[in-house]
Amino acid sequence: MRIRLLLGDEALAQAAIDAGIGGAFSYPGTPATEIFEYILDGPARTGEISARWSANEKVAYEEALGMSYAGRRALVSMKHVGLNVAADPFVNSALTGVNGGLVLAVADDPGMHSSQNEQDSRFFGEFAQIPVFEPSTQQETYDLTLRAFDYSEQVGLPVMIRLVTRLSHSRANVAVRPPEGAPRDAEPRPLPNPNDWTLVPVNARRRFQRLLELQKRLLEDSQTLSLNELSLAGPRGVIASGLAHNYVREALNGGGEVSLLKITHYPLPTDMIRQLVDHCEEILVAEEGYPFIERRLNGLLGVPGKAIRGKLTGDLPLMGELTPEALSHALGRPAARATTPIGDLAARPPQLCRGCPHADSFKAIVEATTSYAQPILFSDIGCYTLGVMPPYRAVHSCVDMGASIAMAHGAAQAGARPVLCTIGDSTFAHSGLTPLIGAARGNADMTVFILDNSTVAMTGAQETLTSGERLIEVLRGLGVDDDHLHVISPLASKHAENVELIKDEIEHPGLSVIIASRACIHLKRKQHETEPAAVGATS
Ligand SMILES: Cc1ncc(C[n+]2csc(CCOP(=O)(O)OP(=O)(O)O)c2C)c(N)n1
Ligand code: SF4
Repeated sequence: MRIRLLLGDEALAQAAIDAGIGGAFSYPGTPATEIFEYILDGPARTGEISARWSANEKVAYEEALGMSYAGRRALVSMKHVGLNVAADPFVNSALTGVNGGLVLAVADDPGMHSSQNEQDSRFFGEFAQIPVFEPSTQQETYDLTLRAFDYSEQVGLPVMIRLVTRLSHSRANVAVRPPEGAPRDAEPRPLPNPNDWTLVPVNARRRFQRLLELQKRLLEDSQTLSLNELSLAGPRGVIASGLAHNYVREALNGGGEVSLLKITHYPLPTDMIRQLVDHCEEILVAEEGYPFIERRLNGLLGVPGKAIRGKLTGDLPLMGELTPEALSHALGRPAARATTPIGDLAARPPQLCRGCPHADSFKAIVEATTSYAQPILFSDIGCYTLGVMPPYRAVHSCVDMGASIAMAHGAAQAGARPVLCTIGDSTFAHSGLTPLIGAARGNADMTVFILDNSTVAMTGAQETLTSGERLIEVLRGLGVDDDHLHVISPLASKHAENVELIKDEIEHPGLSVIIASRACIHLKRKQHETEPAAVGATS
């Protein structure tokens, strides 16, 4: 065994490499980005494993599914809201099943450190009726991911690994398996029966029947594969899943005669839960995210004669992350450790970097729209969402990737005027292309700004798919009229001419698209740092 100091995300990626994946697929999103970047910076560099950012999570999932069909193992990773985008192929892949092992890594973000909501991906696992593994440590993340690939092939289903921010983004020593040759050099598995993967009703019914029949086995496995652990002691019980298990251990600190059921593997092990409930008078449920286990345990009417406590009873917070302190309090134990406040730091609202191209775009948009009583400025997700802050206040909405264009189209159809929207180049490739086709077809009375800074800045400057000349070609292909398709340089020196052009396009009673093209200054710095030293340079 080798010992490596790894983030939870990296432990997952290393296990996927060691499990012999043929490819990794992803679209950036905090806190999952580092899973893919670890592979990109590692075996993808030598071409051992294929890894290229996908246009969005749905595409990433489908690409992974295609690799699985072709008989190779595949990893697909994304943040929790990415799974909303990938939900269609994800749910249907439970019917097609898999050929090469397929593991979906989803990182949830309780506390919304960098997300627009804090949904819980375990619901998606249950909805699709597939197995879900939920590790509590970096070591478990590594071990469970290795197992997940084998298990996926054994049951013929995708397996979800659910992480949360604090596990994804903290480091610990991880014992990793010694390299055992290169399993990816082996022959791929033979192709599956195409009828199983062609979900026309006659096949889909048969495949759904298979999925339903598999549920019995999945339940038995969650009780017998030893990933879930039950230890019976005193009459007070705890059910703890994933990261919350660490907080419980820290709170108990070896003391307290508590009966404990650790959940790592779903579907929930009903027999183990029954044993715990029969044994205990009172049960505290500790889980990150929604009260997924607690709600199932209580059902509609509760468990007669037993006190079930958790998020629904207010013993633990319903919103945000759990903490060791919250668990200590709920367990009636002394605080696990004193948290020392850092001091009275002044609040520092996030803001665009100095010299950011988006700042000049917003300045021009604000000035061009001041004469209108009620301009509507839809926006999207990216660094430019910070245009919501003063002095710009030029963002009136941010809902989901690509929503700006579709919402602008809806508002234009309501007769509102002027309607403008701002969207980044990566968000445009992710989910802006499709709504723009409709807006172009209907020549909707709206002005779209594509803020092309040549990168996916918000998540750490990853590669973007539609930028520069390629973006212009794509826009023409979507049906945008050349007379109302413009490229501007968002620069202080061009401010006056940019304002005039924007005013003209607002007055045009149809669709206009303005590309504000200037590279993110952070990207430029990053490129400068990674540029190879000039030939002949000495150091
Ligand atoms: C469905 C979904 N996937 C991923 C993310 C994470 N994310 C937020 S903004 C963004 C892309 C931003 O890039 P771009 O649109 O080019 O704007 P920039 O940050 O470069 O200004 C990503 C990947 C998300 N919020 N939602
Ligand atoms: S990282 Fe780039 S795009 Fe984001 S605020 Fe800074 S300069 Fe602007």
